[in-house]
Amino acid sequence: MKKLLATALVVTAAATALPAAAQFAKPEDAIKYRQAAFTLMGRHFGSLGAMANGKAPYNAATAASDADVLAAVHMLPFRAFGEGTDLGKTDAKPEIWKEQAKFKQASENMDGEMTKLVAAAKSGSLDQLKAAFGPTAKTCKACHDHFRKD
Ligand code: ASC
Repeated sequence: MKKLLATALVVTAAATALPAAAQFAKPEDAIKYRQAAFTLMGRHFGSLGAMANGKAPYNAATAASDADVLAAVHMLPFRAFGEGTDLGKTDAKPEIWKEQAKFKQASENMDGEMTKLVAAAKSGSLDQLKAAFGPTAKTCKACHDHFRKD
């Protein structure tokens, strides 16, 4: 129970600490922030993918730990695409700012699948992890294909 409460507090703090892009002092800070979050996502999503695809041995504790990180960070990048953060050292395409509703929808699609993946990764079942990984990866790719320079 204590642990649950601590988790709830951490999640609440993460969700309220940075409500708007305007809170970044410089556009460059927002760009770094979202890139850092994507780096963590890639690392831990990649770890789950390796297990799901048989490239690494399945380890339930590692999967659960990857899931914790993903749960905390997977929506953070989307606070950091504010106005003026389209220029500079970024692979973000102008479409993000031109098609904001579509970009938001893409983030929500990922959120939905990621939420299922997090549950699957914590279930202790490799089969569940395998089933949830592909659909989540598709939502990553769909967004990258349209909104990221490669
Ligand atoms: C990853 C990673 C991505 C996605 C994407 C899915 O592991 O870093 O960006 O998966 O390649 O297609």
